[in-house]
Amino acid sequence: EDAWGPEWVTLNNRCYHFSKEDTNYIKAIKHCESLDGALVIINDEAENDMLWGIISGLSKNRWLGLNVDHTVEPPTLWWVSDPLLPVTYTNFPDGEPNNWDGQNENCVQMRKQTGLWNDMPCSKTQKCICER
Ligand code: GN1
Ligand code: CA
Ligand code: CA
Repeated sequence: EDAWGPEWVTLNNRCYHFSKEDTNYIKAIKHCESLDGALVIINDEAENDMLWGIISGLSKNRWLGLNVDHTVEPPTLWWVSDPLLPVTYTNFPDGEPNNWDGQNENCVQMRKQTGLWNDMPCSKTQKCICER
């Protein structure tokens, strides 16, 4: 099996790709683009929980297509592939996004154990979810 395979799966009329390689955020964006997709936009709880159901059975937390700007209060959120789309649904636990230790936590992951979101440094590496 190709470790960086182009396969997509169709779920509720959307196509998703669950990457197999750990990369930083910029490379995750480029990986999705190379497959004619983009890092996932999670539009609602149904989509979140469906994706959590899948990644909970896979290895690793996953990059999402969401960024955080901590230079303003409260922090602003935007979807990387569609910055004008209002961020109406989020799934952060209490206390997140927290820019932990002032570490420039500008990129958002979904944690496989809980399906909850967390901001973390974009330089960290993990797998991602793409959508198209
Ligand atoms: C993680 O594991 P620790 O303490 O370094 C996380 C932060 C979270 C924090 C919540 C790189 O920090 O983003 O806010 O847990 N850092 C990473 O306790 O995942
Ligand atoms: Ca979506
Ligand atoms: Ca955090």
